[in-house]
Amino acid sequence: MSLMRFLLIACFSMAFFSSRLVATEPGRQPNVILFVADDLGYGDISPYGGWIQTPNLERLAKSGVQFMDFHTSATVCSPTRAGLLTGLYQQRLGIPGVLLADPSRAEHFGGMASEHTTIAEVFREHGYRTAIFGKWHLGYQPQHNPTLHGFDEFRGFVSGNIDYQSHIDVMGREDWWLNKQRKPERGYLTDLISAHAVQFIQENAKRPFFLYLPHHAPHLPFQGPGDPADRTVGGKFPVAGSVKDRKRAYREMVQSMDQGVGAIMRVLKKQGIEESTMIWFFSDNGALRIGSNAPLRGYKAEDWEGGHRVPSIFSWPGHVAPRKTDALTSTLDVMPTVLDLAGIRYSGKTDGVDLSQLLLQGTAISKDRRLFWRGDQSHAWKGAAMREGPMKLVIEGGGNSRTRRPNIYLFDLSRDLGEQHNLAGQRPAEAKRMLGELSNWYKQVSEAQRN
Ligand SMILES: [Ca+2]
Repeated sequence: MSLMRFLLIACFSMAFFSSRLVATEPGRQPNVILFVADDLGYGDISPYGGWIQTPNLERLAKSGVQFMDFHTSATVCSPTRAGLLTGLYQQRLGIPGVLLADPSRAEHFGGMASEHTTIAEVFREHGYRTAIFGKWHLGYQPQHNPTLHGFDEFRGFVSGNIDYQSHIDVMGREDWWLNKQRKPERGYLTDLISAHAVQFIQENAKRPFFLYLPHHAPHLPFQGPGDPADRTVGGKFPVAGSVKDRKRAYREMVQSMDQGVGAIMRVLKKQGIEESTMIWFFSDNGALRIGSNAPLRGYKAEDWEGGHRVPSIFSWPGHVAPRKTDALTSTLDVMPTVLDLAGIRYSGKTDGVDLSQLLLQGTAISKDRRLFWRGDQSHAWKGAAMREGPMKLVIEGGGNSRTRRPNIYLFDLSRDLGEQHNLAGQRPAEAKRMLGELSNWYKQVSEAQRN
């Protein structure tokens, strides 16, 4: 072999080898997409036997793990998002309740503080391209902007709810952003989120990415894709929208989101990255009365199961076998789980559980798992609750109006999923012990915030 021929072959082999390295990199660093629905209930979508046909979510559920006992760490928007993005109970972050759009309220000024590490920051440190398209709701001030908390790109809104057509918040302000600037964009909100997601995937298909898609649907105002805008800048408008048939609008809102899920599944396939991308879809709290939490009791902002047990579907084709799981799980688990599945060691504190072995092998999680909830006395959500195995303790918010003492309930969810039979009187020692644990937990997480 001539020297020239040898060099040519060597160069070709090296080029081939390095291109193989580039080509296999997404396999070693899988992409992560988190879909978060807003106020979507346990009984809303068809994979859970719900009333709205969502064929794409059905396909996702059939291809992956469907969680039947998955909970949000709060029963309202902001605190669940704070917990989700940090893997910490939101009380530790000083975000126990909703961050309000009204600047005359103290709750307007809180938000994600820089000392807390977000999941996006960890992915970005490990070479991921990161983006959020949709609802932030973790602070209105410049220092709370998502681009300062790990996201390379942000398109969306910072408040709790906007008009789906005009993108105006409840105070009558424009609320649609490109990174740190207000930048209006035309289009139906849900479709905009999906379109930006598809474009981002096309642009970043050859590198690892973390894509956070907090949808607005089906949170109020109730507006389907064909319904008109209600809100104008500085105007007066019905907060929940002017549509008469709200049930129809709600259904269309959920179905638009489902179509977006389908569009994203198609682009992943087209780009050949279906098996190197994990998708997790869940809601941020239970539905209002217009939706359905069936067969659960209660609604958003309540501590009954309907307030915090939500649909949750994880899919990673080729890695995770399809099945349903009854494991007691939480939005707090998302960060430790997806980081581990992406091969990233995270040494920061977490209140979540790494579910990677549950997803990959079906390994059971510890029976000692406990979950806690507590609202904020200044907000709509005032109660508290605790789960331990099948047992659920609920402290009704506000207490009994005559005695001012809280109403205490104990349920065995394995027999009484609808929380109808209070066992607190029959099993006072158990109720007392759980009450003590709930109180200790709260002391711990609220002290963490003060220090
Ligand atoms: Ca919500």
